[in-house]
Amino acid sequence: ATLSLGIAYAQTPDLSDPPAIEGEVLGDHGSHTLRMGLGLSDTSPQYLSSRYFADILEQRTEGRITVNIFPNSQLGDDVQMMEMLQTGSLDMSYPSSSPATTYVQELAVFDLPFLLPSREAAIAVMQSETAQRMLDAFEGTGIKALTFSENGYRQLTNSARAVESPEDVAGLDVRGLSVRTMENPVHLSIWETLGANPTPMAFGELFSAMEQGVVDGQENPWSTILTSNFYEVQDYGSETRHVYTPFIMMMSQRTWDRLAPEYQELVQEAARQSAEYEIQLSTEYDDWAREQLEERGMQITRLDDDQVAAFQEAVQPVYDRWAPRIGEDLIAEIQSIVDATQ
Ligand code: KDG
Repeated sequence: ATLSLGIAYAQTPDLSDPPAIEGEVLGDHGSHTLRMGLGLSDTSPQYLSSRYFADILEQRTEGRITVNIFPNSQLGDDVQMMEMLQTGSLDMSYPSSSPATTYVQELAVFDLPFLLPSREAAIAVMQSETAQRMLDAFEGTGIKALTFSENGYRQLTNSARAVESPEDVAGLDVRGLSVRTMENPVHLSIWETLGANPTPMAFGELFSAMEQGVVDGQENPWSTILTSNFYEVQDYGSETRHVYTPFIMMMSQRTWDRLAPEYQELVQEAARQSAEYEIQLSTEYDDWAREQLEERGMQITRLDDDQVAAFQEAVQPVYDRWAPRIGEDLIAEIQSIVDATQ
């Protein structure tokens, strides 16, 4: 994979865009262009697989449906773009599951730290009937959820110090790290519990917040840390793998409803295939991106089993607080899918 660096980062969201095509069934007459907004950059596995989605769809509809992709939070952040899907002013988006918990609460199961111990387990969960039920639960929200795919294991980076223990996060004679989190209460709880000062913030604002020292650090998969150039403003990384969060490819229900049934099937199938591709790409990117980051001067701390266990133990209060609200039955269901892969 190649990587072109120096891409313009966050741009001002333009919420005054005209609404998507009105009127006839899409694909019936002439060609239609769907607009898809992404938070990540055009070197991310998310973008590359979205291109693949667009290509499949264009080919199978013989050019009747094309997809224009807007990366780098150009059209807004995850929260704003989901609202735009609801009103129909945007056709497609690809947010993290974490901010989507405001629509489907069960998705918060993915926010529980150290729940998915391996990629095999994570993939099995994303492809399970339990996960399909979560996608179906978007019914009535104005959003059609098409598929899960991989964002991946999230790792901590910061500009202040090397972190290898919860104590390093909290600081003893120094202040706790200020860490940007996604807009999600479980993530907030994780970093509060670890003694950090967490600040929920839109992804598009993160680079400049770190550059200006508004926050010390953030957590994202290595691929995002690389493709969004975070290494330019973050000297330290720790392989915490503290949580595995998926992406959800979404369409505006209004756009979906205007697709003829055979086009709906094509969209669903293209989404499924591109998610498979995305998971493959993202898996390959993970180690590669970590190496690239080290080459670019980021000091990355690997944690041994005991060090990981220390983090796991430290975040136990997050389970105590959130498991009853997310649902013990749901957690047990996920656990049994995980166990079957071990
Ligand atoms: O396109 C997805 C991004 O907007 C976002 O979900 C990435 O994991 C992410 C984060 O930290 O906000």
